[in-house]
Amino acid sequence: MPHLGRPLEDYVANLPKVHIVRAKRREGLIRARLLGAAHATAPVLTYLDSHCEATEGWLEPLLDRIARNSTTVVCPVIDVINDNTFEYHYRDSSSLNVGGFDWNLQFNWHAIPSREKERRPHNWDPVWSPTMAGGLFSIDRKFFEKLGTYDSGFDIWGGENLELSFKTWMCGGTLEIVPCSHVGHIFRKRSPYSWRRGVNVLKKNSVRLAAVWLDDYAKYYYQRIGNDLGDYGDVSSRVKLRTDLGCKSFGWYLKNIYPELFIPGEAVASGEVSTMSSASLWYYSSFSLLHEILTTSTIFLYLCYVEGGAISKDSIILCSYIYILNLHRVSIYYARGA
Ligand SMILES: [Mn+2]
Repeated sequence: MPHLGRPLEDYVANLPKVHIVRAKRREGLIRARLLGAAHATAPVLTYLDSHCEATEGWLEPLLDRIARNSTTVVCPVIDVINDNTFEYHYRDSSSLNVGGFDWNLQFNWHAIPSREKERRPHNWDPVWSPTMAGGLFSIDRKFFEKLGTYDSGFDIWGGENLELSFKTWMCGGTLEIVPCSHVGHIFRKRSPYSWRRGVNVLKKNSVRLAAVWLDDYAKYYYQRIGNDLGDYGDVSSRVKLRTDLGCKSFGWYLKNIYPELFIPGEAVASGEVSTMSSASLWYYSSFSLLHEILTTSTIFLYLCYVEGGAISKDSIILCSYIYILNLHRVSIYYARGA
């Protein structure tokens, strides 16, 4: 994009504190962030996605938390900028969400749990968050380095936010969302990335993440990908890092930091369900099941992969994996093919 060339250089020339560091080739966000860290001189690193707009006074509340305790990793409240109109939608601090994840190792948002509401006397108090979305945070440089920054075996994008979240909590830190800090972010309707053919970057990153940090719980992610781990490279140096730092177990993290997460092993029944009828019917029936999940929380449904883990449109909608939490309250219904 031409405007990112000379016009950007000219613009930034008037901003004495701003420096542009250019990578020589496409590095992806993980290595690009490490490149930025190598050039930064301040004791605290702050990362914002390129499609962000900071509000007045956004930085001080973040730095304040790190000044009090350098093992605190902080995120601003992420306000939504409309991707068509660029209108800024301010989010009131009383309706904050915190970060979680599911067993596909995908980040998600959920409401502040009641135990956390009780821990914080005020709406403006920082909120403990099990995970971070990843694009907007501040971290003490020395603490980031102590945690081994990012896994350099991660490629391009994906999973790095969960890696940093897990090790922050498991290795002695705290991850917070600071209600007094607001930064707007453009949420796009689809991923803007182009991917190399034949390489599932996100899966490779997630397998590395699971292999290093999830202990026995890694099996729940492996089930989701049909136990086909692929070639995820060597993780021994990351395992050594975790051992050297004396980090706590993933079981500790789940029990103390994210007790809301459903653990598949605690379900009373589970299994694969697939349709004998047409794929389109199963598509609608999956929605019936999803509806059941949302309304009763007695069933969890995951899409599963068939035919050796091959991910295709058909295989996704032909097969699902369900967990049933309480047999007395279950009524599964789905459309049968004619
Ligand atoms: Mn972003």
